[in-house]
Amino acid sequence: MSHSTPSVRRLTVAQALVRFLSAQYTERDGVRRRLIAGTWGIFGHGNVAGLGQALLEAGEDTMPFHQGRNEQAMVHAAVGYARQLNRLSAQAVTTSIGPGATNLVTGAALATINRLPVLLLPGDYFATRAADPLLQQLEHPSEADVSVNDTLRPVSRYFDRITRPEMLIPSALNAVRVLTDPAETGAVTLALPQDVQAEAFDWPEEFFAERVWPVRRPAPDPLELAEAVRAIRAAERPLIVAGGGVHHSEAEEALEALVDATGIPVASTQAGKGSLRHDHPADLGGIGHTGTAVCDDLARTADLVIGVGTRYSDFTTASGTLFQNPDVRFLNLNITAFDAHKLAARTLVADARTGLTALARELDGHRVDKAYEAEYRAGKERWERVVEAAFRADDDSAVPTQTQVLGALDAVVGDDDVVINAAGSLPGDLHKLWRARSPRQYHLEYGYSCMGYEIPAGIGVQQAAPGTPVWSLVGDGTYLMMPTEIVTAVQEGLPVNLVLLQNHGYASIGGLSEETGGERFGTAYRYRAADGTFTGAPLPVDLAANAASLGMDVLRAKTVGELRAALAEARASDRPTCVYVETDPAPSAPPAEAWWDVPVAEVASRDAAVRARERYDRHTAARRRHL
Ligand SMILES: Cc1ncc(C[n+]2csc(CCOP(=O)(O)OP(=O)(O)O)c2C)c(N)n1
Ligand SMILES: [Mg+2]
Repeated sequence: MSHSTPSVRRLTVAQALVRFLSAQYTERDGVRRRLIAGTWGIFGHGNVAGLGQALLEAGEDTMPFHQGRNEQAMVHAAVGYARQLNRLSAQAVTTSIGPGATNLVTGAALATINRLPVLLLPGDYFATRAADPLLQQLEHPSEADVSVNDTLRPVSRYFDRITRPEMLIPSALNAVRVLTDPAETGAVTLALPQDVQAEAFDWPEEFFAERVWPVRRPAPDPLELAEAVRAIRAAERPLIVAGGGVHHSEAEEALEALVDATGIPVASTQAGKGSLRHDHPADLGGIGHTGTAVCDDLARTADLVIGVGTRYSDFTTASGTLFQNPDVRFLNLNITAFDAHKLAARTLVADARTGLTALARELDGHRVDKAYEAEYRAGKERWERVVEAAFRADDDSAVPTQTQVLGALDAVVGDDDVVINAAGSLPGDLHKLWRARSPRQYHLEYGYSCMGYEIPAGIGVQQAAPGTPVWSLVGDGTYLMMPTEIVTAVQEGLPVNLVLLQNHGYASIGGLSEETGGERFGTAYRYRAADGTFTGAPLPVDLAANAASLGMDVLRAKTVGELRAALAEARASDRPTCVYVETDPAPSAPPAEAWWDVPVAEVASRDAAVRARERYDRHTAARRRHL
């Protein structure tokens, strides 16, 4: 008997990884896409000679390379990219060892919490330990195999350290399995000791063959489906809570078909907003602490809450105080059993689109009561007047309020423009007021609500959807946290629009501090006054000049009229453009319709905290446990 020698290819570990990644594809609904469409990188020792050399050798056609300025920001860009493409394509991020690697931690947590895929490739210390301790190495006196990259374990959905070349084969396959798994996906980390990256190995040729990973759409179990249908038919006041899973699954049309047939209204979380167009008669807007009056009133009286692709964060449930009907029950359609079981719900573990389609089929002929429909339609109309009042600006020469800025933006965007935001007072205003006109328009990162997501995410969205107008909305605090990737947008010629709202500090946290007895302590950007507090004059900081210095075109808008003109000019421009506006600090958004639990000091010597604690105790008394 003769054995043929399997064909092998001699490459370094880094070269093999790049070649392997370039051959992985996803497929869903007959559409095939590159899984890892490009690699972000910042080089230092730990990746410069390994992955850096491998990327150079592979070339742009095999693995496009993007140069970032900050490792966390590179992850934000990759997350924006993956979200825009409904998780069917992702990007990798390579870093040096030490600080380059640990700068990934925040981005990794953001990706994992939002269930968005990103492949992290931090360099690591020598596997051979030939040169320990090297520059930037943490020496752990009693655990020799610990490196700073271990900080990535709790924020990664898959983690491995490749200490021998052949380990790459099972690990790379597992990394791709997790990245393409709709229930498990998130940050995936392959830590790569720098000596191993450069080491050669004879790889079996099959490792580099093209592989297509189906992104599955599991169908509901017949028993669970029958129970779900029974529950919906029996409900008098059903309410759908649409979460991010509706978008990830591209289930918007299936949701609309179900809603059109049954008349069940839809409330949405930050991640789910845009599941229906804002002008659909059953779209009631946001739910929870930052929700609309009509949604929150319905949530208080609903007898069946149907969660679709939602994690039920504290903002959605008003920290456990929102769903007040004593007979309320939950039914959760979710691809992740972990989420489906929340709030002691009836479960429907399935892909959102498949599950909604099955429900529509089984509910044929069922429709909610006419009076219920009339009730929520009237509530929707009332809320529309609230939005109009918040957006309206009659005096063109006045300094705009924050909600008037949103109104001006609403007037200038097209249906497919993407509006990106993550933290500050804007997420609440947007959740209450924004009129989403297409499924991808409302891009709020509110799983991690990470200041600094907005600008790099704008780059990722434009890489995913070239030519789409993108608006990164940032407060002054957020801008100062991470303006770095402006340089990357300039370098890549991506016309990201930045709307920069100056209000001299943290309006959001200032307001929260006031409500919770903190008296706005440490939340304004002001000079230190004679008494040592930060209550002096605002700082003479020119953020518009800063954006210009990084290469953006900058338009300063002092009035409502100038703002309208600047937004239109920015949208028409093919260069990255910043619209800078100082806002009127008077609160302009409608007040919260539901609570959010931020614990207040139980004992305090200052009056503000004592009074805040009294309010706090009244709110906590309304908390319900759903069992
Ligand atoms: C990285 C990060 N650090 C801290 C926070 C907590 N935080 C939430 S909003 C906020 C202030 C945001 O200020 P700014 O961007 O100026 O928006 P404004 O509140 O003024 O609307 C802070 C510090 C956060 N969300 N993310
Ligand atoms: Mg601010």
